[in-house]
Amino acid sequence: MANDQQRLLYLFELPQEDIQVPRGGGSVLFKLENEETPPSVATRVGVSPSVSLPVPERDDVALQALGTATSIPKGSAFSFFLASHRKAAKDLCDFFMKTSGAEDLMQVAARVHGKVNETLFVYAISFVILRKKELRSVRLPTMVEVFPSRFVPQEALAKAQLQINRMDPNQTEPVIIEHGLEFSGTHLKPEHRLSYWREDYGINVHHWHWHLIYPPGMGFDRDRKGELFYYMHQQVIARYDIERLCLGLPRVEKLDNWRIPIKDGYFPKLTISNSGRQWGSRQDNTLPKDLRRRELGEFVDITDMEIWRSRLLDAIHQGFMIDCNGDKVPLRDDVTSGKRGIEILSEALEADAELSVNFPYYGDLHNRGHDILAFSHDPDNAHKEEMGVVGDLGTSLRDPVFFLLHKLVDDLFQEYKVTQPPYTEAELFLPGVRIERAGVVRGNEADVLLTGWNTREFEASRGIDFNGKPVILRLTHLDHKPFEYHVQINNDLREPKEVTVRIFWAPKFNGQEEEMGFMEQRILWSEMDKFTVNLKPGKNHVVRSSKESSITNLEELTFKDLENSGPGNTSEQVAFNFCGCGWPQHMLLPRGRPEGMAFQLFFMLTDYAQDKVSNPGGVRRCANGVSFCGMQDAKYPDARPMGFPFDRSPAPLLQGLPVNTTSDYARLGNAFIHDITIRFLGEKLN
Ligand code: CUO
Repeated sequence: MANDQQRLLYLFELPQEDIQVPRGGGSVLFKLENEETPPSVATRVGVSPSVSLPVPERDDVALQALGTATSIPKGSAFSFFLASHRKAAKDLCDFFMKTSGAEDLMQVAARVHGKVNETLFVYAISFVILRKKELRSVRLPTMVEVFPSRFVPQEALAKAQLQINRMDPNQTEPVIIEHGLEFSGTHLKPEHRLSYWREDYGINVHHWHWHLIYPPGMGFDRDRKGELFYYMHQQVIARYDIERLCLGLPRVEKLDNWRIPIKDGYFPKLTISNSGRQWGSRQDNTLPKDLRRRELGEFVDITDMEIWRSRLLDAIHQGFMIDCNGDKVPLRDDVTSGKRGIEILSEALEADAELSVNFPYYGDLHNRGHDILAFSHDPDNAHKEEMGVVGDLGTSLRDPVFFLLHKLVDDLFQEYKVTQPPYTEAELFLPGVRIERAGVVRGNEADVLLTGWNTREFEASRGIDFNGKPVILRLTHLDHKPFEYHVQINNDLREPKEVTVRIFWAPKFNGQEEEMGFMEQRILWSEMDKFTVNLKPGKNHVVRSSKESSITNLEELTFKDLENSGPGNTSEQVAFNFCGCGWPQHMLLPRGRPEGMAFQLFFMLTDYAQDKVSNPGGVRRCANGVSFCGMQDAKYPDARPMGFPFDRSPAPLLQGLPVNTTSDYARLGNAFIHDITIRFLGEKLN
């Protein structure tokens, strides 16, 4: 008898194939009542399914019931940034949400499989599994195995197929596809030196998963959804800029002018959702144009983008937005009740048409920005070309233009943030506790961290049918040696004190090798960890592993991990990966430089009594990646504005002295700054 995980897991396998093609290496079979077995299955040899998933006829699964979900052609791209595709997703998610329990969802989804676009199908079942309370025990398999074609070039997949066609039919050894380091371009273009970072599987999966949890226009509002849109993307830009500094490249420039060509092109060499169809490519120096994709119902003028940006800037500088009734909605972050200004601004900027204070007026700057860029190579469908990767949640970080667009978005958020009053000394200071020493330790060595390359294997044959033969993807990625934070704290109070420990880091020097002032360094500070400690009176030595970071997800869950995680057999890794959201652990550190690169660690203790957020007991907790992903069915667990204390301009004076650099914050006993070095070894780590 199948359990809930098994019932739903195999809906993710082979998204492009008929649902009756055996899954799980031939061990699992969906059997659709009153449906012919497809010829490709009937002729398959050596298949002996041990798990049968019978699917009765369902009168409730009729094409009319799916609304616009069937409007996106199969095999083509699905973009959550397009309004028509969001509507299709909403229709399908609403339809799946009506099911009750894993068996019901499995039957309905198996009947819908093959009737709708593959990426949309995977999106919708993922969305529903994450939202239904009765499916809390079910985890999602990694997108790397569901859609391998989004991670490795078509050429490599075709080679593997060829190898299988020529191989002895009795051979059971898997075919291995190696990918990485070369990635999608040569170093003739400086931007390609960052390919290992932009094309990393983990950060792209994270981005897909994040938007799955916080979608706009899906008829629901999550606690601080808009603020998290700002913060998570701001942190991605900070990390990208840091990686650029490691390589001696300048910080990314915002897409300031839509009327001049985009310098860098992008040629993804990938195909869409295992369908064999190519993503669109953008030549160097492509001029963005008005979008006229009639077949998608998408029409956006460059002028619209300029007007929306200008209205958002007016709102930021005036300190209020105008709602649909013409009333003023103040934008302030220091509110005692209601939404913070950053939340209101973000919902209007992303935009969420349902949550924006005035969608017709403030428009849809960010989503439409993705659309214009994704179709810049064929804005009117004259060439019948598919969108570029920047139009898809699971591939958009690959294209350098993503960062130009998101730098523009972040620039607006920062423009707002600097209008907010700086934190006062009272807000920054925590009397009675003092950090005496703090740093990092790796093995026996203090304050020197090491990075290099590593590999991770996935089963490509879960997503693509290679005649039922196993094919492994071996992906190369950046990685680091694990380490620990050590913090020595004196609690001078006579009683225990619960504190939040906030850890950030940033490069010490800018591109000119000069030490950075507070404002220059401010938006580079990357959150590394945030956790609560109960300090006993007197001396405390806090040790925290890098693997426990508040931003990371431990590891991607593979089909095999999930097959081995039956009831009573839940591995620690599976239990921990509740939501699968989070920055990849292997990308926690920037690569640094071969000769070592100077970074600063910033520690701050704040009063947990003021930070804590009351959450109902027994909630579904996503312990991993909580700072970037929040917690499922619960409020965001930190009452302070996200990014505190670096989200605002510095306090002009602390303890009567001016603040010029972040080190000046360390005058407060509850803060500490410390220099460390990151060395890139350039070799495979053990
Ligand atoms: Cu995540 Cu634009 O929001 O890609």
